Amino acid sequence: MDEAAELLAFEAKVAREERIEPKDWMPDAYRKNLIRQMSQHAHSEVIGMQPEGNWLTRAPTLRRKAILLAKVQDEGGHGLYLYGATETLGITREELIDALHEGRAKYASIFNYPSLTWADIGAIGWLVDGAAIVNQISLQRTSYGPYARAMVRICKEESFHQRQGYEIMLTLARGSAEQKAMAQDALNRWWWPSLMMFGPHDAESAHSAQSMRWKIKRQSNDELRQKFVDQTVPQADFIGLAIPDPQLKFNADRGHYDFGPIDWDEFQRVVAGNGPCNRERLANHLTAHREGEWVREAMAAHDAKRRARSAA
Ligand code: FAQ
Repeated sequence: MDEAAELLAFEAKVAREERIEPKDWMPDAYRKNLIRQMSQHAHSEVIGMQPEGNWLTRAPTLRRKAILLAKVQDEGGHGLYLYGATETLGITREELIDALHEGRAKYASIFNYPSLTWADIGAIGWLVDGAAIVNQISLQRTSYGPYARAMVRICKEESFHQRQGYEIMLTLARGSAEQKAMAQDALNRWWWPSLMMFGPHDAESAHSAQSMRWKIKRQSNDELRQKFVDQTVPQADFIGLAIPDPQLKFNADRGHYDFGPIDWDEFQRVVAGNGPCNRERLANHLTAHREGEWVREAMAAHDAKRRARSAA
């Protein structure tokens, strides 16, 4: 088949809702766009371990510590599935990590905000995992097979993460006046960055049109953001916390909550590397990567030895 025929066959397959698999022909732009989105997703999971890792040594009880430890490890695991799935597109993990370290690849802006109090751990689980899951449920139907399958497993774990965060917030909201104030303060700081996680408005989103055509994305940034707002507002009401948005109001005609404007200047600043913790996050990742060099070398040597033995 020539390239035009390959493209037609590929598009027909996508239209039939069949999955594209690693050995299938795919347009170069499809491959590149997936590598971009999936690797940035993987980087987000791994960098996302840092704000929560910050509280591992200060969790208020042994039970809370055990739960948080498991959650942070899950996020590392999500990064691994996603790096593995991205490698099926013909790029190595080393190349992906280099792109992160050299500032050529992004990660979710939200992880550049500090976790200042224990309530932030509740807010991250409730809001950040809550936003991630809305997006990822939609991605379970993405057209690229390995990405879709990784999402199924990740969603199951994220669902537990969201609940554990909400349970922390519920406990604090029903605690002393100081605990409730701490929960409210965390909600105030994490709300708007959570809305930014869904990316720019549809009209400003550079990749959306093509990604929707190829069913890489199944719902738009604004659709998913609205879904998140609609499901989160009643949860805040239930635990007696106030969403920090004076313009938030249920719109009976639309059947959705209207909400106030997002500060896109802040988003751009953070994405450009100038958020409160960007430098710290990347520096920590670089240090951990360098400190892990000997592990990678030892594993490569072990693998080479094993292969030489089985070839002999
Ligand atoms: N932060 O054209 P679009 C998690 C960039 S996982 C930074 O709309 P697209 C688990 C975008 O990359 C959270 N940059 O882009 C966890 C592009 O720049 P580029 C991560 C952003 O890809 C929880 C440019 O703006 N989830 O939280 C952001 O079509 C708790 C134009 O934007 C995923 O990655 C942002 N928020 O749509 C872990 C889900 N938004 O690449 C630990 C998969 C946009 O051209 C603790 N990804 N940009 O240089 C997606 O669904 C999509 O990539 C979107 C963006 C929706 C994020």
